[in-house]
Amino acid sequence: MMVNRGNQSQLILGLLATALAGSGCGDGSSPPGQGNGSIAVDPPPQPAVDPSEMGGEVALEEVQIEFPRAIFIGTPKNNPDLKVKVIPKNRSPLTAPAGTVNVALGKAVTASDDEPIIGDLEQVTDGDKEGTDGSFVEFGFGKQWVQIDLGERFELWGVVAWHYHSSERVYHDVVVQVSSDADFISDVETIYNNDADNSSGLGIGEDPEYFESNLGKMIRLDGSNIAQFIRLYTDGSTDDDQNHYVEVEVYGRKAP
Ligand SMILES: [Ca+2]
Ligand SMILES: [Ca+2]
Repeated sequence: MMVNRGNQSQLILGLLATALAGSGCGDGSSPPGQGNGSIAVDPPPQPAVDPSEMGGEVALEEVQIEFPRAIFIGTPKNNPDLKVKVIPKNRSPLTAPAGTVNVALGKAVTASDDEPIIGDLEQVTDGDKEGTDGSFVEFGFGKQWVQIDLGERFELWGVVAWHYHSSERVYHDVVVQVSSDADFISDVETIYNNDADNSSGLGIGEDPEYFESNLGKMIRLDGSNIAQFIRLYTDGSTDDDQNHYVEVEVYGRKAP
């Protein structure tokens, strides 16, 4: 007999089998437990795949991230281009092995524009993520980057970046790279790139553009990137040609 795996069909078939068993019509091939009044049910859902079964070493758990207050509420209204993502409020959490923390907090920041128009470089990693005036750094026009020296090599599990979240804007050509080379000449790995036309010259990116929000842009990693430096590029936004950072968090643990 073909068994439909749908729960409802399963239930009906189970009831039918029970009734048939009672009338002596069983075909004798039913496994133990069927045909004597029990109703076959689907096996319980399996827990998330343990990475240890996939060649990994440890189980993953939710990383606790503090999000700043929302300054503007709701879905950006002007979104004629549906390819621009709105960060969902019910976004699934970042997961990482136990002991993974924000290894960028308080670390040294450098930038292509080392004399910001507003604010100081240290604000990129000072832990203040609020969207209000005084909590963001403004860099000059056009393509610019900021770089964080994590101080040593870390196994990376995620990045959360807040450029500016007090207006509904989209930054252009968001590219994020990690490296063991402070000059980003060798050993460079790109972990996010939405520069679809390669105007920044870092390669064609296929990642989506997105509206800034207090939830920040979360880049999920799997621990395979080992790096000491992270560099984040932008090239202005839909609001103006300057570049902004409220905070960048890098979630990692000591490299093996
Ligand atoms: Ca900050
Ligand atoms: Ca571009």
